[in-house]
Parts: sequence; C-alpha cells; structure tokens
Amino acid sequence: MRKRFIGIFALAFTLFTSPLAKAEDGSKLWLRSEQQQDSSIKDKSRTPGGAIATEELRKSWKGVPITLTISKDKVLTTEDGYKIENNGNKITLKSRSGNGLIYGCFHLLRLQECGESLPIQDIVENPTYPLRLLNHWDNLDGTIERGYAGHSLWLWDELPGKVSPRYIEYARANASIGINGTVINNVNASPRILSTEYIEKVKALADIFRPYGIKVFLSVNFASPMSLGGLPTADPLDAKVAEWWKKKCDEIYKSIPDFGGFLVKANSEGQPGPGDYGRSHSQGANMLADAIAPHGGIVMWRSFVYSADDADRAKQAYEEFKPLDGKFRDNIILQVKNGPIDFQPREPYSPLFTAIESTGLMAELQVTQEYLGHSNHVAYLATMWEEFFDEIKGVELKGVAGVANIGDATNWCGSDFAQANWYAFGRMAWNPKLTPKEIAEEWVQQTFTHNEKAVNNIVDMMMESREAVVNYMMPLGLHHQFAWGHHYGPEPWCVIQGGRPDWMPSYYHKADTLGLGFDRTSQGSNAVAQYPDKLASQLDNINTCPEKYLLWFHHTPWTHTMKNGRTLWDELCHKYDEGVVTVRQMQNKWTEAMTEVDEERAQGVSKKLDIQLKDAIWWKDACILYFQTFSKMPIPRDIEPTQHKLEQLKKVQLGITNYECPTPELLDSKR
Ligand code: GCW
Repeated sequence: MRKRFIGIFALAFTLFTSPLAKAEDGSKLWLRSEQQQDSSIKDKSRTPGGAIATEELRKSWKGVPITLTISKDKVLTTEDGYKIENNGNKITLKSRSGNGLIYGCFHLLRLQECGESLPIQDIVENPTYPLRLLNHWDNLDGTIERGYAGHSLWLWDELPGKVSPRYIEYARANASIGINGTVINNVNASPRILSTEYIEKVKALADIFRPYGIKVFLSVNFASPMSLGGLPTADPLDAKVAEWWKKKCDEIYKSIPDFGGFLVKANSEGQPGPGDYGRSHSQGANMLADAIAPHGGIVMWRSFVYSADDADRAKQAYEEFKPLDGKFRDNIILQVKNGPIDFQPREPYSPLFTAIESTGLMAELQVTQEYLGHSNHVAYLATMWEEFFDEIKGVELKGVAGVANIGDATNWCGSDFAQANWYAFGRMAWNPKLTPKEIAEEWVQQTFTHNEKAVNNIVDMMMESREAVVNYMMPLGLHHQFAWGHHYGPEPWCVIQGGRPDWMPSYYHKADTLGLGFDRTSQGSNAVAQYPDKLASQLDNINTCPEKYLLWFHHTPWTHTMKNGRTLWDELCHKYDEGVVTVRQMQNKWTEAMTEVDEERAQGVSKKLDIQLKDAIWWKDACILYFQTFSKMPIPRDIEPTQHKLEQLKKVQLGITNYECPTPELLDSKR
C-alpha cells in the first residue's frame, strides 16, 4: 500500500516538474503567452480596439515601450492596415482604426512568440481582402452541419441573458489572425434566425464581437416572408415581400447598427429561392440588396447550385450565373466555392472566377474537413488554398469566406492540427501570398514548441499532409468517391436505387473496361470551354492537361502512358500507395517530435495518426480493388500489397451522422 502511494507521488512529482509533461488541452489555441509584463504601453487612440490592443500588450509584451495611435499615414491604404515604427528604444503602432491597432498588436506578439526580432525598418501591412469571414454551418438546435468538433458554440437557449466566456475568446482568436466578420448560422437556414426573439440573441453576440472588429452576418432563408411573416408567397417581385424584407432590415439595424449583411443559399439542394417563382438569381438577390442597402449592408449570394438533370454538375453554376453577370446590384457579392463541384481534396478552380467580370466576387473555402478526413486526419489546407490562389492569380476578390471548423470541443476544432487550418485561413485571407510553410512555422512555434528539429518535423508533416490525403483518397483528378451516408470513407461501388445519380461516385469516376475518369473535353461535356481559351486548350488535350487533373477532365485509357512512363493503372496504384507511405512518414516525424510536446497533445495526435493510417489503407484498398474489376490489370509488385478483400470492404456501413467524427472504436468495429 505504502509503496503504491510513493509510486503515485513520484508520478505526480514528474508531472508537475517536467515542463513537457504539463497537461495541455489545446484550449488556448496559438495564444499562449500570458504572463503579466511591465512594459510601458501608451494608448493614444481612444478607441475600443486600441484599448483591447493595449490590454493584450500589457499582458504579454516583453519588449520596448509601445505607443498606439490613430494615423492618416499614406501607407495605410485600408482601414484595417497598420504600420509599426521601431527606433530601437520605442515602437509606434499606427492605424487608421482601432481594429488596425488590434491586428498590429497581434503582429508584434506573433513575432515575439516566434522568437523573431523586430526589424528597425517600418513594417506596413494592409489586408488583401476587405472581407475576411468565417461561415458557420451551425443550426439553431446546436448541431453543426459538417462540423466535427462537438456542438455549436452559440448557446441559443441561454442568450441573450447569459453569455459564455468562450464568445470573447472566439472573437479574440479571430481578431488575432485578421478575421473581421462571421456568418453565425448555417446556409441551410432556419427562418427563425430572423425572428425578433433571435435578433435579440444575435445582438448579444454582435455586442461582444464588435470591439474585436468582427461584424455579424446572417444566413437567411429565402422563404422567410412566408414561414415567419405569414405571407402567401416569397416571390421577390411581390411588393409585400419586398416590404417585409425592408422592415426586417430596419428591425435588425435598430438592434445591430453595424450588422454586416446576409448570406443566401437559394435554389440549391432543396432550399427555397427566386426560381420557385420563375425569377432569376439576380432578381432575388437584388430585392434583398435593395432592402439592406439603405443601412450599408451587403448580400453574399452563393453560386453553389446544381440540379439532378443530365448536365455535367461541374458546369452548372457557370451556366446559371454567367448570363446574369452585370445584372446584380453593387452591394451584392457572388460567393463561389473554390472548385466547380464541392470542396473535394483537389479540384481545379471554379471557372466562374475568370468568367464573371462585372459582379463582385468572393471565394468560399472549406476549413472544416468535410471531405478530408473530418477531424481525424492531419490535412493542412494552406497548401490547397495556395494552389487555388495561384490558379486565380489576377482575379480581384472582395473577400474570402471559410466554412468554420469550430465547435464547443475543448480544443475548439476536434483536433490540434485542425486548429492550424483556422489559423492559416485567417492568415491567408489577410495575405494570400504568405507561404503555407511560413504559416505552419508560425503556428507550430506558437502552439507546440520552439525546438528547431521538432518544428521542422512538424512543419514537414503538415506540408505533405494534404497531398497525402489526395493520394490515398482520390489521386490524379478523381473526385467524390465518398460513401453515400457520409463523406468520410470510400464507396466507389455505391449504387442507391432511385438515388440522385450525381450523388453517386460512379457519376464521377466513370470506370469501365476502357478506362477511368470524366470526359469534360470538347468531345465530352465540354466543361473545359468554361475556362479562358489558352487554359481550355491545355486542359482539353490529354497530353498537356496537368496530371493532377487528368481524371477530372479525361476519360483516360487504363493503358495510357503517363509522363513517368507508367500506365495509368500502374500510376494510380502507385499514387494510392504513396498516400499510405506518406502517412507512415508523418507518423515517424511525429514520434520524433512528440518528445518536445506535452504528453496530452502528443498522445492525442499519435492516436489520430493511427486512425489516419488505417483509413488511408482502407481508401487505397477499396479503390484499387474496385477499379481493378474494370482494368483487369495486376497490382504492381513494388507497392505494399492490399490488406483487405473487396467483398469485406463493401460491407462496411459506418452509421455516422453528418456532424460526428467517427471514433476509433466505431472504425475498428466496422472496418
Ligand atoms: O458540400 C455540401 C455539403 C452540405 C452543404 C452544401 C453547401 C450546407 O455536403 O452539407 O450544406 O455543400 O455548401 O451548401
């Protein structure tokens, strides 16, 4: 008995003395430095933002005195921009607004936490995009569509009377990475969000977010005038409908004078819209835009539309919206997903970005990993976003929206590495030219460790992670091979009698005895024609189409010779294998690095990497074995052999809902 007591005591002693053994639950995100410092910080700005920045600096800044001031300096070309002047003994932080002072203060703290010294020359920052928003797909019942980090942060039952301390932490975390707005409810919107009762709740959140420079926006249901207002129609050309929206806007702005505006998913996946009355998207959007314009609000109208008819799904948004270009009011922004289908691990950019010329545009990226392993897989998305921003280089955007991966989980995102995507989204929305590597380095140093070897290992594993996911799930341009009931595991064989064909993998892979891939060339659906001419002809030709998009644009013979001399079939098998091998390498890198990380997060990440490896093998085996039934070619001998039987994999039924991330137990019992 006595011996055991000593044992426990010894364990407790090591836990409390070793700095690495300290339990860490991930709740502090990348904001870990909070020891009272005694630097002198002077706030001359007299703004709420200046007050917040001052408090943050007083809490954590270890350097020379800082003065914060409002300035009209010409280098400040935006309200949110800032300038840091350092003369060695003193720093002046300038901005046109209090918000800019917050961003500048977090710039200083970021440098400090990354162990970088402050240059003597001025630092000037102006954000690339005026709108840097999160989109929450949070439902009023607390569930989150495609959320894998627990339930919604917004405790609607308690609001407005009781406010959770996490609302402030949320606003602070967002402000620290430059995010300046949030759409707090799902685009599949409940009309109730516009009820007087809910507007009061939203106001309570807006009041908390305001000092941090974060505006609140709402997703709205186009049929609200009927379900909430009792009108017989929601026809945008009906005067009573327009009047209802005008009154609603007046009511909202009375409570929330700086309300940002509306986000609308209309005539998409069963949502109501102007099409229900034979009206166009522009007619619907313009009516809302007119209602909100007197208050300075905007309407973000989503281009994510597709129907179950025969047309290639990848072409449909363009076909719907290109003819309407120029018909939208100035306070409308078309919100376009990065790719033409739906947030797949890899997609070419949506052709709308280069086709729309006279309407405001913003990009919608998905931070939550709906199609990239939920919160189980390490998939650092900055490399994907870099690819996207690079492809649309030269296109002017008014903003960027990221579908949030935040829930009420202690570590906010359901996994430590998912936090990196929230961080990277904010950083790239501020400046898309930042490299994924530098963002990863910042994040790792602020979040995990400063040990150089460990930082390199962790950054390396992040940098290769998204390509690994592409390889073990859907290499060479394959897309949408997910199981019917969830977007987690593979089901390329899926056939649901009576189900929508465009919701089934075979619609996208088109496997047959000749080959694999969707023919979107001029001989096929001709989706290539939606891209600018030069790119269109490059994509149209099987020999010049980048191989990463080969099966997106070409139905390619199994025996087609790839650039490295392999047949398509052999290359496909090698790519799947490469995905699995990379996950093993990621595991090794983590095992080396984790000695520098606290025990709780070290083990947490290890467990998730175990899941990721099993999933990668599952994906690889399912896809190789299934596609082999068409290619009838042997699996190359120089890859790891498959571990499952196709028949066995076909029986896997995960039984998870949209907003759960499968647990190791569930996966082990089914797979
Ligand atoms: O990708 C699909 C998702 C839906 C989502 C929809 C959209 C919010 O599976 O869950 O609905 O896209 O973006 O509207």
